[in-house]
Amino acid sequence: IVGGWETHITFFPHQVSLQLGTRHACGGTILSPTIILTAAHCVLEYSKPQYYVIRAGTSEWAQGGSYIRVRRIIPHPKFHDPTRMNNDIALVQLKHPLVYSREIQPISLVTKEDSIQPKAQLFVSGWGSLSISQMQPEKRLRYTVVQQRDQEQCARNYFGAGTVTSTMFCAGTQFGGRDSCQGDSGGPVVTSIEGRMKLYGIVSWGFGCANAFYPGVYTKVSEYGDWVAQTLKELD
Ligand code: 4AZ
Repeated sequence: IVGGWETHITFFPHQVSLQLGTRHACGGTILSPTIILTAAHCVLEYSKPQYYVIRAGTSEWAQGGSYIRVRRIIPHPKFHDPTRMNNDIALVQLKHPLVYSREIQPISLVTKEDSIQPKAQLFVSGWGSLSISQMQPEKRLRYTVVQQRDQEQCARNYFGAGTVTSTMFCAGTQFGGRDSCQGDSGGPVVTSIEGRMKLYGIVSWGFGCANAFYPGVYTKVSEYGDWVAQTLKELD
């Protein structure tokens, strides 16, 4: 997270760290006691579930909370189709259920029926780096506040550097300075809808971090309600 603040997991109890071995790799979001939502690009290099664990319920990715192995990974079947980062979404099934507490809570997805004000505050959180040149994740959870950017403008700016499709949205600030960054991928973007926090996006990609011309690009979760529901139904 660039241009943000340290926070406590009780403010983002839906946030988890997805780890490869004992290394923080990506963020993720709790949907139910055994289901985590993340980005497909986070789980595609090593799609073997036995390599992955999640840590939930702690502000520090390396310690505390609940440490749980992964049973199954289901990347969206059309990840990369028709553009490199399209459909960047995956479901992760855990071997053992999470126990809900003040530090561990699920969040519901924004649906197509929910209306988001164009200027709504979007909260993005994670252990990702403070700048593009930082290689290590942060020890403690951070968050920042961004706004959705104009879709056409964002797509034009990214022309030649990546394709912004209709199942993605861009978010940042007018002059840059606040953004998700490396290590935040797969993690949540939440917003308040009628007084309740819901998951609006998944940290997906961008050119650098916190550049006004190149805002962060996020998977638009409301486009995947049917895929999530169908996949969860097939899991049990
Ligand atoms: C990354 O490399 C990454 N500024 C994540 C988010 C953004 C850029 C890169 C958005 O994981």
